[in-house]
Amino acid sequence: MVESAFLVGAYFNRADEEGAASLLAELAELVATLGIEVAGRACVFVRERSKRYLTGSGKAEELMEEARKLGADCIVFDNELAPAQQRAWEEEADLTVIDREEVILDIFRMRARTREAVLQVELARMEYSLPRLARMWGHLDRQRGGSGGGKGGGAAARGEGEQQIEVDRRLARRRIERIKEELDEVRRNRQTQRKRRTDEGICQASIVGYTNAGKSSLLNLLSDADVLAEDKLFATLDPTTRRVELPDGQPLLLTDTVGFVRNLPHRLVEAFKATLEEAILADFLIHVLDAGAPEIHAFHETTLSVLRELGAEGKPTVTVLNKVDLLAGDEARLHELKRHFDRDAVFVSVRTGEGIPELVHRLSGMMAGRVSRLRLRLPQARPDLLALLHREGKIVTQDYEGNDIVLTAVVPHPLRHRFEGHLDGGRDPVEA
Ligand SMILES: Nc1nc2c(ncn2[C@@H]2O[C@H](COP(=O)(O)OP(=O)(O)O)[C@@H](O)[C@H]2O)c(=O)[nH]1
Ligand SMILES: [Mg+2]
Repeated sequence: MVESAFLVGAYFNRADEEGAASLLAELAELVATLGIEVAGRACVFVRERSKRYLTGSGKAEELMEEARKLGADCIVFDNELAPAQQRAWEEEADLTVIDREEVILDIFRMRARTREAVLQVELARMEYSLPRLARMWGHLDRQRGGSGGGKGGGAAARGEGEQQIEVDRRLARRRIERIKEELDEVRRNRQTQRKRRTDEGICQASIVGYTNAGKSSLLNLLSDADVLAEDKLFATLDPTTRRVELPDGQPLLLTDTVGFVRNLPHRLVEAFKATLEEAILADFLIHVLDAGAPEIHAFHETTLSVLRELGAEGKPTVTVLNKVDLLAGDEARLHELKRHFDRDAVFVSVRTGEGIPELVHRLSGMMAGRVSRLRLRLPQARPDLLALLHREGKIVTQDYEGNDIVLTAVVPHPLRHRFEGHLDGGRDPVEA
């Protein structure tokens, strides 16, 4: 298990330095998401790509030395490394060496919930691994060659490794075929699954946006007792979902989604979409953007276009520009953003709490129309209906008249039919 990573980002054009540094910062977030500590990082300018290490060999040695000095047990490249380059680094540094693609694959694997997402991620992983099988068996050959001693032992082990690679490649290709078949099958059943999901009573919102926008921070803040009470009694199977209660008493399920990343390797596009797909079946989306990011407009557009591709256009969305604290003193930029996003966006800072009450107000607004305020007369012999109100709705007033309980209650629309025979005096319900 890898615990501590040294990050390396190479750039090939002097003008790209700033971009490379900001990509490397994103990589640090991604690595931290995996629970791996970031021991250090280096952004290096490479004049000429070297075939062996990508960087020049002098630079490579320097970086390996630094990684070792910092106690890292792994080097993570922000750049795509050819399988042979990856092997060269590992042999020379005697550390695990991975690249951005592998980090993202691990995150997707962690976050895949549906069968389709799991399969898509596995498919991407197999395709990523196929040209790298030689690297794994290279380790084996080195170990055996070392312990066997003598030149002859090493050569024999190498032959064994090569045979094994052939076997593995065949197995991997067969596995890839099988995953593809299963994916076709799963996709055919997708429509029915979608339907079932939307029948549930409680309103659901998914938080989408780029990595580092502050999605997880926002989820934590919203479920903080001072903002919205988190319903701790509600057991979620999924650590990224919280059930909170809005000020008007309505429950809301909030789900953090896997973040968009910049320079997403092409091979991972389908896996990413599959991982996001289930989340966007929510009733509405909370699209979080980092107001301090120079690329904010590009991020906004990319997210919208992926959501469109996933069939989520027209889904009600609250756009949140987070980190406005970073714009303090930059009135011009703030003004420009306010004009661009107009009244569609809420400007907040999860760090300072600025704008959060307005956001909460907007969330309540998103749910209006999803509930009715009803006057009900329930016989005391129906404790099940009373329990349902407690669980899924909110009781505003409650009185006893003879053997009946007379209530005013907020009831989610999907549950309204359950109370049809119990409307009090046939009076028209007042829409909440
Ligand atoms: N300055 C500032 N930083 C923030 C704010 N909200 C979150 N962050 C920081 O931004 C980084 C990414 O936040 P995180 O919630 O992990 O983003 P996610 O990748 O979208 O889940 C973390 O270092 C947070 O501390 C904010 O309002 N202001
Ligand atoms: Mg996060």
